Amino acid sequence: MPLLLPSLYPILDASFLPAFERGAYLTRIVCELEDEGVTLLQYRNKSGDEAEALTDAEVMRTAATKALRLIMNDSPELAVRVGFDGVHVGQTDRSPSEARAIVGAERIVGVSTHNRAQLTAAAALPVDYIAFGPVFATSSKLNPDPVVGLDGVREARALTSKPLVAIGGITLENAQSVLDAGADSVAMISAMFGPGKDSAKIAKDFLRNFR
Ligand code: 3NM
Repeated sequence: MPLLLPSLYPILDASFLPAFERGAYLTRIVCELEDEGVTLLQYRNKSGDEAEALTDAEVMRTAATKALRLIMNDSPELAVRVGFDGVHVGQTDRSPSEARAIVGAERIVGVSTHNRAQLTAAAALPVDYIAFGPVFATSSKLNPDPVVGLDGVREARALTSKPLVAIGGITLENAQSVLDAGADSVAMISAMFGPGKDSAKIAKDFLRNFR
């Protein structure tokens, strides 16, 4: 059965987590997002610190109920180890087929794509959703691919019937245009978790408008 993607797919980037009382913050944010109706949340840690990622992920798993599906960025092994509900791989991580073999048939596997060729290739792979971007300019990714724009999202929509996640520079303000262009879901990092952001309020406002 195809995965039914929620309209909002927050990605909690570890670089935005506080150094002080990190576990308490993580627990609070997971519970608040779940209370606001978020049902899919990715944890992303590009620091290379595996122990940190493991600790954070365990806190998240303990805080979340099964109503909130947790996705681990990059590492299918860690996803299985901490009991996450799925894994998201990029073009340079393990391949989606390898990830699927590690996490099994029941967990979610998603893949990042950035152009027509990657998207078309991903459409034939054992993935539950395809992410496409960056839609707009982003500062959350090192060396981002060229911006695909709303036209890129429209083209992507025409190229695959798999669930489509748009990513890159998406905010509460421009989300409507991205969903109108055919994305099933919008992923957000800095617009939700950046400095000074009230993540729970943004989730609430988003889901009020776009559920
Ligand atoms: N992947 P923000 S863009 C993690 O193009 C990521 O695949 C992208 O962060 C891609 O919402 C991106 O802060 C960063 O722009 C998204």
